[in-house]
Amino acid sequence: MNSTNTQSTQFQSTNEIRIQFTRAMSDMYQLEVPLYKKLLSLADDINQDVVNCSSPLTPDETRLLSLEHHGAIRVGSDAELFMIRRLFSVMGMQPVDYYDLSVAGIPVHSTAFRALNIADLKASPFRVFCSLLRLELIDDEQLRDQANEILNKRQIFPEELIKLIELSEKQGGLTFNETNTFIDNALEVFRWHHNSTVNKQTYDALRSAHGLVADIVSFKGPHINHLTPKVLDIDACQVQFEKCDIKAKAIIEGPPKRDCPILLRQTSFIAIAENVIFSNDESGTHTARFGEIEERGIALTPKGRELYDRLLLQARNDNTQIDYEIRLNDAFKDFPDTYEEIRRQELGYFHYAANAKTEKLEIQSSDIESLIAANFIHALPMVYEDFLPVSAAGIFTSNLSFESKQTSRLESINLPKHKSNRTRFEKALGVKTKNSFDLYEATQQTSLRQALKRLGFDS
Ligand code: OOG
Ligand code: NI
Repeated sequence: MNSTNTQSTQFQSTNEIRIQFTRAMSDMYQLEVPLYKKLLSLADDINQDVVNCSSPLTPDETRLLSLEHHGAIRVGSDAELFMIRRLFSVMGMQPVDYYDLSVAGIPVHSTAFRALNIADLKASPFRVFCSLLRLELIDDEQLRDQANEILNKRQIFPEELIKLIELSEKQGGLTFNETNTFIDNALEVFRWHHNSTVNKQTYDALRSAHGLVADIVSFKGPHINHLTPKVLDIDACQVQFEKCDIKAKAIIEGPPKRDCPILLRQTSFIAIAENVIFSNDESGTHTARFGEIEERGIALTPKGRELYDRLLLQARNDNTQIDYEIRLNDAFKDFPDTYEEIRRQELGYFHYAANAKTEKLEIQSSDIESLIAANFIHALPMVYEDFLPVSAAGIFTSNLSFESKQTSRLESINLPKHKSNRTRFEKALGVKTKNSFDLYEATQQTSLRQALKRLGFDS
């Protein structure tokens, strides 16, 4: 019998494929956007400074710091989203959460492709924010039809890539050689094309509907629009941007600086203008691609997230005469800033682990709080692996130089019900999106069960 086992040992692991893809994308993007290369070296310097001032990193942590943590793409049609999902699945990435950006006046809805379990996230935390254009939000019927026609005609996936995706689905993985060909072809999907597929007049019309519409419709494919390394001190990076004359977003998105970082803080340099040649040979520029950095904190429970959302809203709506950073810091005084308190109030998720010294337990009870108090179990904050809609909206708007008129027009559109948007999105995707709270919760429960088991409490 030709056992599948023997065969599967020849396959690259999905983690290896994801790591290789991340490196290849990073190399390509550094060449395409030289300012991104500069951002990487700036982030690296700051990370080194932080590491030198605190405890050294483990080799694993060092390796992870050198890998990008996320990127973003935007696709134009249901069929493109469907194939993109299958493409990322080859790298062990599944769609997590549904983000409706139309509520912020941005005509897309999105998901994030990422690894699901803790071991895979540790091997490579790379995630991709993927948005699908919502053409129905374009008012002008003629323009909408034209955009639809352009999108339906394009084929963003090389033949060979589709074959390899199908092969991987069929045989359950890709060999070393197949992986290399897969990566080469996948890169082609996300490459920048300075030749636009539309003429200047069409580009201008698409652009006047919305900057995003022009970005998605006018090119051969969904060029990677940014990559994001992790930084250990985002405030220092933001200062460094200014010192190096790099034009950055006005504010850092997300929560304020805290002793116990929560969720995700992000900022970026503002999208650069790239030369474009339109199909009628006219030249111009397109401004959409940028570089971003992120600092990550603990994943919050629904209760913690509710508190976060409320405090963020409070900071945004507070007296706008006062500096945003001050308002943000003020509002977040109401969010506990010790892990113990965050855990006690069930605001965040934790990994539980049995402590090494577990000889004979004097404690008979498997009560978690007693085990923690007696130092038999410790709780470590679980890192947030997803995105934040308000932050994402801020990043979109900072980098597409919208005219406010357009934004407000979209906001005034009578949008279909939230639920039906998600249903439509998932139908295009071909699967349901996973719920990130469920994933964090399951990881926490598993760690707790394992910790108890190590201490001899079996069920
Ligand atoms: C995606 C913006 C969202 C983030 O980090 O929140 C994002 C885009 O600009 O396409 O990447
Ligand atoms: Ni991003």
